[in-house]
Amino acid sequence: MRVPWSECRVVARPAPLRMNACSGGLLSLALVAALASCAPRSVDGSRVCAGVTQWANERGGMVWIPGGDVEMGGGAGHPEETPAYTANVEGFWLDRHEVTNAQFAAFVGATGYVTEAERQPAEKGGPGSAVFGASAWSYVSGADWRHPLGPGSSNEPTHPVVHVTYADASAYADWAGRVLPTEEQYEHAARLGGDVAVSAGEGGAARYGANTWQGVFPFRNTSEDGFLRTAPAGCFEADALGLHDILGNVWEWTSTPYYPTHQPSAAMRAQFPNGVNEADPALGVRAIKGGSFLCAPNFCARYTPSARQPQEADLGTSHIGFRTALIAPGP
Ligand SMILES: [Ca+2]
Repeated sequence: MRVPWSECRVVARPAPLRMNACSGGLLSLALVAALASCAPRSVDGSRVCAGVTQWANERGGMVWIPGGDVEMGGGAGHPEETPAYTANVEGFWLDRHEVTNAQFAAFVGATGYVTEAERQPAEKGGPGSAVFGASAWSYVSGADWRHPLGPGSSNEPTHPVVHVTYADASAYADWAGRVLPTEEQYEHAARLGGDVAVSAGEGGAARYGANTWQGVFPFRNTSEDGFLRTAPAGCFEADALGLHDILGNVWEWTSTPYYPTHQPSAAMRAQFPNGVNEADPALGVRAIKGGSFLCAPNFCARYTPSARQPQEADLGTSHIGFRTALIAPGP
């Protein structure tokens, strides 16, 4: 069964198998296993790969984001980023990097929380999640945050947690005494930090400030930036605010309901208060931000501050994670 897919992200739950719009090929588990070996390595010398920061107190590992006006949207002709508008964002704290598997494991260990991927009902495919394999998406039974590529795979403690749904990310944030950032907060922070995804380096060579896809998506990833899939949190150079991976690596959940324009009608908001999800209006769709390791220049190119995509609230994937925010006085 083919399902509607849009660029960069999974938007709907196919049954019984997830397919990718651009290839439709079935996922080879053997090939997935081969892709699991993605050792960190330095390519352009710009990355420190110093590991993740600690968060021993409520503001540990967080960066203060000064308040101010932010110009929302307006990116590169993408209709979902229009019309541009100005928002005012109060200062807030934001995680320096994406929540890692080690951090999520601490949450699970303390609370016994079971993620939605681990308890998906049969009518939604059963326990599992969406995995991007060789060149296509598929729903892999048994894929979850501990097994990002499916049964037999294991996660890396320093990598961002993936296969978490909106409820999972919200539960973690609540446990940590935080919240998920809004779309406006996220875009404000990303713009203040500078557009660091790809820039010109010495001799005109590309300099990668974020984990994206090099080569022709979805068939050939040259991994010129050093990473075929996720990279350890904090591995790429921090932006001007001290944030890592605010662009690239994994898309990140926000708390903002998604509409296909920045200016939805009152009727649309009333009909879909949790974002436009015609299949399940009550469940809704949230905006995800930042782009991921799957964003390539030829296809998605959403590794920009204004980039936004919808994501079904109860579906995690292998390229969506999150970070938390804290609404508290500044330093
Ligand atoms: Ca990459």
